[in-house]
This record gives sequence, structure tokens and C-alpha cells, in this order.
Amino acid sequence: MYNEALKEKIKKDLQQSLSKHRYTHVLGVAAKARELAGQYGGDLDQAEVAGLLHDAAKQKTLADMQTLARRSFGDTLPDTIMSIGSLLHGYAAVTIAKEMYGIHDEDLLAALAHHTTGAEQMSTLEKIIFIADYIEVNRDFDGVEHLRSIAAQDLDQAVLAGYDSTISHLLDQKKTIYTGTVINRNALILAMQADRKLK
Ligand code: DGI
Ligand code: FE
Ligand code: FE
Repeated sequence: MYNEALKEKIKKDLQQSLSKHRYTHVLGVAAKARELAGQYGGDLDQAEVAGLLHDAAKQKTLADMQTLARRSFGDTLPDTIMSIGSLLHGYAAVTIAKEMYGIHDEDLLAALAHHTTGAEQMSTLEKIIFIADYIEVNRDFDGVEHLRSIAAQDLDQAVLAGYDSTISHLLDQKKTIYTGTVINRNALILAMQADRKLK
């Protein structure tokens, strides 16, 4: 399903629609997602394609993102998501995946939609894309090495550290925190407590 020809077509298109910097990031996420799928279980090619497509709508205008997102989600998305490009671009990427590449794999589409804010229940693939986005080889921020070492040990602990990193960053920057991000982090903590991965 996710063959070399599809990957090459996606890469060619992204090279046109993204800046060099963003395209390099996307290749890094695809490679890291493939590596994590090998480690935590999953289809390597599916993870790579999800990594390639996660920021496909990132450099579109807010109006274009809204139009794309409406074609897949109608009026179901919260106003906060619909009005902030940094929160909306993953949902817009879902429509690009479906319409440009005929991808209807719900797990892959959910991984695109949820890569920025997470979700209350995430599949292994959704967690892989969420965390690969933070730790791909080109990322260089305070704490990235720590996040990489956690991701090498435990996927849930890495996702939790990812939420924490985003929330700390937003606090430092005096930015609004999307309430869904907090709800999703709470849900992960409760699930980890139930699994005795946290006290
Ligand atoms: O698209 P990327 O830059 O690769 O990474 P991303 O999709 O994880 O994050 C995009 C931006 O969204 C990033 O600058 C942080 C921001 N963001 C993430 N969670 C929240 C958020 N912004 C707000 N306002 N609230 C959030 O909860
Ligand atoms: Fe993104
Ligand atoms: Fe990204």
C-alpha cells in the first residue's frame, strides 16, 4: 500500500509546497517515525508516510487550512483549533492525504490530525508521529537530548515529556495553552497510572 512510488511522489510534491527548512524537518520526522515503528511495533512504511505528510499543510494560509479541514471534519472542530494555524495544520493535512494520495487509513489520518495537540486515546502510530516531530535529527532545543533518551526507553513516557515540553514552552512565551492539550495530557497520566507506569 505505502510503496516507494507513493513516497517519491509525496516527497516531490512537498519539495514544491514547503520551504527547504520545513522539507528537511519532514524528512527527519519520516526517518525517526520509521525507526520508532521498528522499535515499538508497526508498519514501517505507514509510519514513514505519516511522517512525510504530517506538516503538508503547514505553510498554507489559515483560510486554505480552514477550507481543507472543513472537507474532512465539517464543523466538528473546536473554534480554537479552526482559528489557529499552528493547531489546525494537522487536520488540514488529513484532506491532502485523502484527496492527493487516496489515503483512507484511519490510523494514519488520525496521526496527522493529532500530531500537534495529541488526543485522549492515541494509537502507537499517533504516539510515534507526535514524538518523532519533537526528536527528529534536525531538532535542536534545550532538552531534546533528554527527550530522545526517554523515547528510546518508553513511548508513553516520551509522549508525556512531549506534552510537558510544549506546555512549558507556551508558559515561558506567555502564549495561550489549548485546553485540549491539557485534557489529553491528563488522560495519558491516568492511563499510565492504571498501567502502573506512574504513581
Ligand atoms: O508543526 P511543527 O512546528 O513541526 O510542530 P507542531 O505541529 O507540534 O507545533 C506547531 C506549533 O504549535 C508550535 O509552535 C507549538 C504550538 N502549539 C502546540 N500546542 C499548543 C500550541 N500552541 C498553542 N497556542 N496552544 C497549544 O496547546
Ligand atoms: Fe506540525
Ligand atoms: Fe512537524
